[in-house]
Amino acid sequence: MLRLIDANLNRAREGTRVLEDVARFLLNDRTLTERLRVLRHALGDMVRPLTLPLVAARRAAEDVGGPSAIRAVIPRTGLDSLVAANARRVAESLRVLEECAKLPDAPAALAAATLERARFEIYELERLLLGGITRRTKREMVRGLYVIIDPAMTAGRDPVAIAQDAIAGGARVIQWRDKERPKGVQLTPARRIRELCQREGALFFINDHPDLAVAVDADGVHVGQKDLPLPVVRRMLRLDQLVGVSTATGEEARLAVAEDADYLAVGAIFPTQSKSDTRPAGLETLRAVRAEIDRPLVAIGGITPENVGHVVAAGADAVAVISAVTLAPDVRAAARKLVEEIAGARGHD
Ligand code: TZP
Ligand code: MG
Repeated sequence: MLRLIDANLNRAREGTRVLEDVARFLLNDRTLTERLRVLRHALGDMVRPLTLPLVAARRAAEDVGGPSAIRAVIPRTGLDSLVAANARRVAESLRVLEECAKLPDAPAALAAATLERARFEIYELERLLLGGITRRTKREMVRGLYVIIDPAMTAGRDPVAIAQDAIAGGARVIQWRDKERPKGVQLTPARRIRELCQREGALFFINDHPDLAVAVDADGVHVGQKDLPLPVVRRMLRLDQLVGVSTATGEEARLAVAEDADYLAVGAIFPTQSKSDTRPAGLETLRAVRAEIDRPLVAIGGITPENVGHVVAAGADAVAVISAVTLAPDVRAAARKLVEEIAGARGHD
Protein backbone atom coordinates (compact mmCIF):
# COMPACT_ATOMS: atom_id res chain seq x y z
CA MET A 1 0.00 0.00 0.00
CA LEU A 2 2.85 2.41 0.74
CA ARG A 3 4.10 2.03 -2.83
CA LEU A 4 0.64 2.71 -4.20
CA ILE A 5 0.31 5.82 -2.04
CA ASP A 6 3.79 7.06 -2.94
CA ALA A 7 3.32 6.60 -6.69
CA ASN A 8 -0.06 8.33 -6.75
CA LEU A 9 1.05 11.11 -4.50
CA ASN A 10 3.98 11.81 -6.80
CA ARG A 11 1.73 11.77 -9.86
CA ALA A 12 -0.70 14.19 -8.20
CA ARG A 13 2.06 16.58 -7.21
CA GLU A 14 3.85 16.42 -10.57
CA GLY A 15 0.60 17.03 -12.46
CA THR A 16 -0.29 19.93 -10.20
CA ARG A 17 3.17 21.37 -10.76
CA VAL A 18 2.66 21.28 -14.55
CA LEU A 19 -0.70 23.04 -14.19
CA GLU A 20 0.88 25.57 -11.86
CA ASP A 21 3.59 26.34 -14.42
CA VAL A 22 0.99 26.78 -17.16
CA ALA A 23 -0.90 29.24 -14.94
CA ARG A 24 2.27 31.10 -13.91
CA PHE A 25 4.32 31.26 -17.08
CA LEU A 26 1.82 30.96 -19.91
CA LEU A 27 -1.32 32.59 -18.55
CA ASN A 28 0.35 34.97 -16.07
CA ASP A 29 -2.62 34.30 -13.83
CA ARG A 30 -1.64 34.93 -10.22
CA THR A 31 -4.90 33.72 -8.70
CA LEU A 32 -4.84 30.37 -10.49
CA THR A 33 -1.12 29.92 -9.79
CA GLU A 34 -1.71 30.54 -6.11
CA ARG A 35 -4.67 28.15 -5.90
CA LEU A 36 -2.60 25.41 -7.52
CA ARG A 37 0.34 26.11 -5.23
CA VAL A 38 -1.91 25.93 -2.17
CA LEU A 39 -3.31 22.62 -3.37
CA ARG A 40 0.15 21.15 -3.99
CA HIS A 41 1.32 22.28 -0.54
CA ALA A 42 -1.81 20.91 1.11
CA LEU A 43 -0.97 17.48 -0.30
CA GLY A 44 2.62 17.85 0.87
CA ASP A 45 1.57 18.92 4.37
CA MET A 46 -0.89 16.06 4.68
CA VAL A 47 1.66 13.34 3.97
CA ARG A 48 4.70 14.94 5.60
CA PRO A 49 4.58 12.42 8.51
CA LEU A 50 4.75 9.66 5.91
CA THR A 51 7.82 10.96 4.07
CA LEU A 52 10.30 8.40 5.36
CA PRO A 53 8.19 5.27 4.97
CA LEU A 54 7.02 6.39 1.51
CA VAL A 55 10.52 7.06 0.23
CA ALA A 56 11.75 3.80 1.70
CA ALA A 57 9.01 1.92 -0.16
CA ARG A 58 9.64 3.71 -3.49
CA ARG A 59 10.51 1.77 -6.63
CA ALA A 60 10.15 4.48 -9.25
CA ALA A 61 10.68 2.28 -12.31
CA GLU A 62 7.69 0.13 -11.40
CA ASP A 63 5.31 2.96 -10.51
CA VAL A 64 1.72 2.50 -11.55
CA GLY A 65 0.05 4.64 -14.19
CA GLY A 66 2.87 6.32 -16.08
CA PRO A 67 2.04 9.28 -18.31
CA SER A 68 1.97 7.15 -21.46
CA ALA A 69 -1.44 5.73 -20.53
CA ILE A 70 -2.83 9.24 -20.33
CA ARG A 71 -1.31 10.35 -23.63
CA ALA A 72 -3.18 7.51 -25.31
CA VAL A 73 -6.49 8.93 -24.09
CA ILE A 74 -5.93 12.62 -24.77
CA PRO A 75 -3.70 13.39 -27.75
CA ARG A 76 -1.34 16.30 -27.10
CA THR A 77 -2.33 18.89 -29.65
CA GLY A 78 -1.87 22.06 -27.68
CA LEU A 79 -1.82 23.69 -24.32
CA ASP A 80 -5.43 22.73 -23.67
CA SER A 81 -4.72 19.02 -24.06
CA LEU A 82 -1.65 19.38 -21.84
CA VAL A 83 -3.87 20.89 -19.14
CA ALA A 84 -6.60 18.28 -19.62
CA ALA A 85 -4.09 15.41 -19.43
CA ASN A 86 -2.43 16.71 -16.28
CA ALA A 87 -5.72 17.57 -14.59
CA ARG A 88 -6.84 14.02 -15.25
CA ARG A 89 -3.54 12.68 -13.98
CA VAL A 90 -3.97 14.61 -10.73
CA ALA A 91 -7.66 13.76 -10.31
CA GLU A 92 -7.10 10.04 -10.93
CA SER A 93 -4.24 9.89 -8.45
CA LEU A 94 -6.25 11.74 -5.83
CA ARG A 95 -9.09 9.29 -6.35
CA VAL A 96 -6.75 6.32 -5.75
CA LEU A 97 -5.37 7.99 -2.62
CA GLU A 98 -8.91 8.62 -1.41
CA GLU A 99 -9.70 4.92 -1.74
CA CYS A 100 -6.45 4.02 0.07
CA ALA A 101 -7.39 6.39 2.88
CA LYS A 102 -10.61 4.45 3.46
CA LEU A 103 -8.84 1.13 4.00
CA PRO A 104 -8.71 -0.10 7.64
CA ASP A 105 -4.92 -0.22 7.72
CA ALA A 106 -4.43 3.17 5.95
CA PRO A 107 -1.81 5.50 7.44
CA ALA A 108 -3.54 7.99 9.74
CA ALA A 109 -2.02 10.96 7.88
CA LEU A 110 -3.98 10.15 4.73
CA ALA A 111 -7.25 12.11 5.08
CA ALA A 112 -10.01 11.09 2.67
CA ALA A 113 -11.94 14.34 3.11
CA THR A 114 -8.89 16.48 2.28
CA LEU A 115 -8.18 14.36 -0.78
CA GLU A 116 -11.76 14.66 -1.99
CA ARG A 117 -11.69 18.45 -1.57
CA ALA A 118 -8.42 18.57 -3.51
CA ARG A 119 -9.97 16.54 -6.33
CA PHE A 120 -12.97 18.88 -6.59
CA GLU A 121 -10.58 21.84 -6.55
CA ILE A 122 -8.66 20.32 -9.47
CA TYR A 123 -11.87 19.92 -11.49
CA GLU A 124 -12.62 23.61 -10.95
CA LEU A 125 -9.05 24.73 -11.67
CA GLU A 126 -9.03 22.73 -14.89
CA ARG A 127 -12.12 24.63 -16.05
CA LEU A 128 -10.52 27.96 -15.18
CA LEU A 129 -7.24 27.05 -16.90
CA LEU A 130 -8.97 25.88 -20.08
CA GLY A 131 -11.08 29.07 -20.17
CA GLY A 132 -7.93 31.16 -19.74
CA ILE A 133 -6.16 29.33 -22.55
CA THR A 134 -9.06 29.83 -24.99
CA ARG A 135 -9.28 33.51 -24.11
CA ARG A 136 -5.56 33.93 -24.65
CA THR A 137 -5.79 32.29 -28.09
CA LYS A 138 -8.77 34.42 -29.09
CA ARG A 139 -7.11 37.62 -27.89
CA GLU A 140 -4.42 37.07 -30.51
CA MET A 141 -7.16 37.09 -33.14
CA VAL A 142 -8.22 40.67 -32.35
CA ARG A 143 -6.25 42.06 -35.29
CA GLY A 144 -6.90 43.77 -38.61
CA LEU A 145 -10.31 45.03 -39.62
CA TYR A 146 -13.07 45.02 -36.97
CA VAL A 147 -16.49 45.92 -38.38
CA ILE A 148 -19.39 46.99 -36.17
CA ILE A 149 -22.79 46.05 -37.58
CA ASP A 150 -25.50 48.44 -36.40
CA PRO A 151 -28.81 47.65 -38.10
CA ALA A 152 -29.67 51.37 -37.97
CA MET A 153 -26.58 52.08 -40.09
CA THR A 154 -26.79 49.83 -43.11
CA ALA A 155 -28.54 52.21 -45.53
CA GLY A 156 -31.63 50.01 -45.31
CA ARG A 157 -29.82 46.79 -46.20
CA ASP A 158 -29.94 43.43 -44.39
CA PRO A 159 -27.40 43.56 -41.55
CA VAL A 160 -26.60 39.86 -41.98
CA ALA A 161 -25.70 40.45 -45.64
CA ILE A 162 -23.56 43.43 -44.61
CA ALA A 163 -21.68 41.22 -42.14
CA GLN A 164 -21.21 38.57 -44.81
CA ASP A 165 -19.76 41.09 -47.28
CA ALA A 166 -17.53 42.65 -44.63
CA ILE A 167 -16.06 39.22 -43.86
CA ALA A 168 -15.70 38.46 -47.57
CA GLY A 169 -13.75 41.73 -47.83
CA GLY A 170 -11.38 40.57 -45.08
CA ALA A 171 -12.88 41.71 -41.75
CA ARG A 172 -11.52 39.47 -38.96
CA VAL A 173 -13.80 40.66 -36.16
CA ILE A 174 -17.51 41.52 -36.25
CA GLN A 175 -19.54 43.23 -33.53
CA TRP A 176 -23.32 43.31 -33.31
CA ARG A 177 -24.51 46.68 -31.98
CA ASP A 178 -28.23 47.40 -31.75
CA LYS A 179 -29.11 50.33 -29.52
CA GLU A 180 -32.80 50.38 -30.36
CA ARG A 181 -34.56 47.05 -30.53
CA PRO A 182 -35.38 44.61 -27.72
CA LYS A 183 -32.96 41.74 -27.26
CA GLY A 184 -35.56 39.16 -28.30
CA VAL A 185 -35.68 40.79 -31.72
CA GLN A 186 -31.89 40.94 -31.92
CA LEU A 187 -31.50 37.25 -31.20
CA THR A 188 -32.13 35.92 -34.71
CA PRO A 189 -29.86 38.26 -36.70
CA ALA A 190 -27.15 38.00 -34.01
CA ARG A 191 -27.32 34.20 -34.21
CA ARG A 192 -27.06 34.23 -37.98
CA ILE A 193 -24.02 36.51 -37.90
CA ARG A 194 -22.51 34.32 -35.21
CA GLU A 195 -22.83 31.30 -37.51
CA LEU A 196 -21.27 33.24 -40.39
CA CYS A 197 -18.31 34.27 -38.23
CA GLN A 198 -17.81 30.72 -36.99
CA ARG A 199 -17.79 29.40 -40.55
CA GLU A 200 -15.32 32.02 -41.72
CA GLY A 201 -13.04 32.00 -38.68
CA ALA A 202 -13.86 35.57 -37.62
CA LEU A 203 -14.45 36.60 -34.02
CA PHE A 204 -17.91 37.75 -33.00
CA PHE A 205 -18.73 40.20 -30.23
CA ILE A 206 -21.99 41.56 -28.86
CA ASN A 207 -22.14 45.20 -27.84
CA ASP A 208 -23.43 46.04 -24.34
CA HIS A 209 -25.31 42.83 -23.43
CA PRO A 210 -23.52 39.89 -21.73
CA ASP A 211 -26.78 37.91 -21.60
CA LEU A 212 -27.18 38.14 -25.37
CA ALA A 213 -23.51 37.16 -25.80
CA VAL A 214 -24.17 34.01 -23.77
CA ALA A 215 -27.46 33.34 -25.59
CA VAL A 216 -25.84 33.40 -29.06
CA ASP A 217 -22.59 31.81 -27.91
CA ALA A 218 -20.56 34.84 -29.05
CA ASP A 219 -16.79 34.99 -28.61
CA GLY A 220 -17.36 37.83 -26.20
CA VAL A 221 -18.97 41.11 -25.30
CA HIS A 222 -17.92 44.72 -25.73
CA VAL A 223 -18.77 47.18 -22.97
CA GLY A 224 -18.37 50.92 -22.51
CA GLN A 225 -17.60 52.96 -19.42
CA LYS A 226 -21.29 53.25 -18.53
CA ASP A 227 -22.23 49.62 -19.10
CA LEU A 228 -22.04 46.93 -16.41
CA PRO A 229 -18.54 46.94 -14.87
CA LEU A 230 -16.06 44.45 -16.23
CA PRO A 231 -15.86 42.16 -13.17
CA VAL A 232 -19.66 41.90 -13.14
CA VAL A 233 -19.74 41.15 -16.87
CA ARG A 234 -17.00 38.55 -16.45
CA ARG A 235 -19.09 36.64 -13.91
CA MET A 236 -22.05 36.57 -16.29
CA LEU A 237 -20.06 35.12 -19.19
CA ARG A 238 -18.68 31.66 -19.83
CA LEU A 239 -15.06 31.28 -18.78
CA ASP A 240 -13.81 31.27 -22.38
CA GLN A 241 -15.66 34.41 -23.49
CA LEU A 242 -13.76 37.67 -23.96
CA VAL A 243 -14.55 41.15 -22.71
CA GLY A 244 -13.52 44.25 -24.67
CA VAL A 245 -13.74 47.66 -23.03
CA SER A 246 -14.08 51.16 -24.52
CA THR A 247 -11.56 53.65 -23.20
CA ALA A 248 -10.75 57.27 -23.98
CA THR A 249 -7.91 57.97 -21.52
CA GLY A 250 -4.78 56.31 -20.20
CA GLU A 251 -6.41 56.00 -16.80
CA GLU A 252 -9.43 54.15 -18.17
CA ALA A 253 -7.11 51.88 -20.14
CA ARG A 254 -5.01 51.06 -17.05
CA LEU A 255 -8.12 50.23 -15.01
CA ALA A 256 -9.48 48.01 -17.78
CA VAL A 257 -6.21 46.05 -17.88
CA ALA A 258 -6.13 45.80 -14.09
CA GLU A 259 -9.60 44.27 -14.35
CA ASP A 260 -8.29 41.86 -16.98
CA ALA A 261 -9.98 43.20 -20.12
CA ASP A 262 -9.15 41.00 -23.10
CA TYR A 263 -8.78 43.95 -25.45
CA LEU A 264 -9.21 47.71 -25.26
CA ALA A 265 -10.97 49.95 -27.74
CA VAL A 266 -9.40 53.42 -27.80
CA GLY A 267 -11.36 56.34 -29.24
CA ALA A 268 -12.82 58.39 -30.65
CA ILE A 269 -9.60 58.79 -32.59
CA PHE A 270 -11.22 61.15 -35.16
CA PRO A 271 -14.58 62.96 -35.14
CA THR A 272 -17.49 60.68 -35.99
CA GLN A 273 -21.14 61.02 -36.99
CA SER A 274 -21.95 57.48 -35.94
CA LYS A 275 -22.13 57.96 -32.17
CA SER A 276 -23.33 61.06 -30.36
CA ASP A 277 -21.68 60.81 -26.93
CA THR A 278 -18.08 60.10 -27.89
CA ARG A 279 -15.11 61.65 -26.13
CA PRO A 280 -12.06 62.60 -28.17
CA ALA A 281 -9.05 60.36 -27.61
CA GLY A 282 -6.88 61.07 -30.64
CA LEU A 283 -3.71 59.49 -31.98
CA GLU A 284 -1.70 60.87 -29.04
CA THR A 285 -3.81 58.91 -26.54
CA LEU A 286 -3.52 55.80 -28.69
CA ARG A 287 0.30 56.15 -28.79
CA ALA A 288 0.47 56.69 -25.03
CA VAL A 289 -1.76 53.69 -24.28
CA ARG A 290 0.29 51.55 -26.69
CA ALA A 291 3.49 52.51 -24.90
CA GLU A 292 2.32 51.06 -21.61
CA ILE A 293 -0.19 48.34 -22.44
CA ASP A 294 0.35 45.07 -24.26
CA ARG A 295 -3.27 43.90 -24.60
CA PRO A 296 -4.72 44.13 -28.12
CA LEU A 297 -5.71 47.72 -28.92
CA VAL A 298 -8.64 48.48 -31.22
CA ALA A 299 -8.72 52.05 -32.53
CA ILE A 300 -12.19 53.48 -33.21
CA GLY A 301 -13.90 56.64 -34.41
CA GLY A 302 -13.93 58.28 -37.84
CA ILE A 303 -11.45 55.86 -39.36
CA THR A 304 -11.28 55.72 -43.17
CA PRO A 305 -8.86 54.30 -45.78
CA GLU A 306 -7.27 57.78 -45.93
CA ASN A 307 -6.36 58.03 -42.24
CA VAL A 308 -6.01 54.37 -41.21
CA GLY A 309 -2.24 54.39 -41.87
CA HIS A 310 -1.72 56.89 -39.02
CA VAL A 311 -3.82 54.74 -36.71
CA VAL A 312 -1.75 51.63 -37.42
CA ALA A 313 1.47 53.62 -37.07
CA ALA A 314 0.27 54.81 -33.64
CA GLY A 315 0.11 51.18 -32.50
CA ALA A 316 -3.40 49.84 -33.14
CA ASP A 317 -3.65 46.07 -33.54
CA ALA A 318 -7.12 46.35 -35.00
CA VAL A 319 -9.22 49.09 -36.52
CA ALA A 320 -12.95 49.30 -35.77
CA VAL A 321 -15.29 51.05 -38.18
CA ILE A 322 -18.98 51.51 -38.73
CA SER A 323 -19.72 53.97 -41.53
CA ALA A 324 -16.62 53.40 -43.67
CA VAL A 325 -17.85 49.85 -44.30
CA THR A 326 -21.55 49.48 -43.43
CA LEU A 327 -22.68 52.64 -45.25
CA ALA A 328 -20.45 52.06 -48.29
CA PRO A 329 -22.28 51.28 -51.55
CA ASP A 330 -19.94 48.30 -52.07
CA VAL A 331 -19.38 46.86 -48.60
CA ARG A 332 -16.97 44.15 -49.68
CA ALA A 333 -14.78 46.56 -51.68
CA ALA A 334 -14.78 49.06 -48.80
CA ALA A 335 -13.66 46.37 -46.35
CA ARG A 336 -11.01 45.12 -48.75
CA LYS A 337 -9.63 48.64 -49.24
CA LEU A 338 -9.27 49.13 -45.48
CA VAL A 339 -7.66 45.71 -45.09
CA GLU A 340 -5.13 46.58 -47.82
CA GLU A 341 -4.35 49.94 -46.22
CA ILE A 342 -3.87 48.29 -42.81
CA ALA A 343 -1.53 45.69 -44.31
CA GLY A 344 0.36 48.39 -46.23
CA ALA A 345 0.81 50.47 -43.08
CA ARG A 346 2.12 47.42 -41.24
CA GLY A 347 4.69 47.05 -43.99
CA HIS A 348 3.74 43.67 -45.38
CA ASP A 349 1.49 42.12 -48.10
N1 TZP B 1 -17.39 54.32 -30.29
C1 TZP B 1 -16.51 55.32 -30.37
S1 TZP B 1 -16.56 56.07 -31.89
C2 TZP B 1 -17.78 55.04 -32.43
C3 TZP B 1 -18.10 54.16 -31.43
C4 TZP B 1 -19.12 53.11 -31.51
C5 TZP B 1 -18.38 55.14 -33.77
C6 TZP B 1 -17.50 54.66 -34.86
O1 TZP B 1 -18.14 54.76 -36.09
P1 TZP B 1 -17.44 55.33 -37.38
O2 TZP B 1 -18.56 55.47 -38.40
O3 TZP B 1 -16.44 54.31 -37.84
O4 TZP B 1 -16.83 56.63 -37.03
MG1 MG C 1 -21.99 50.19 -24.56
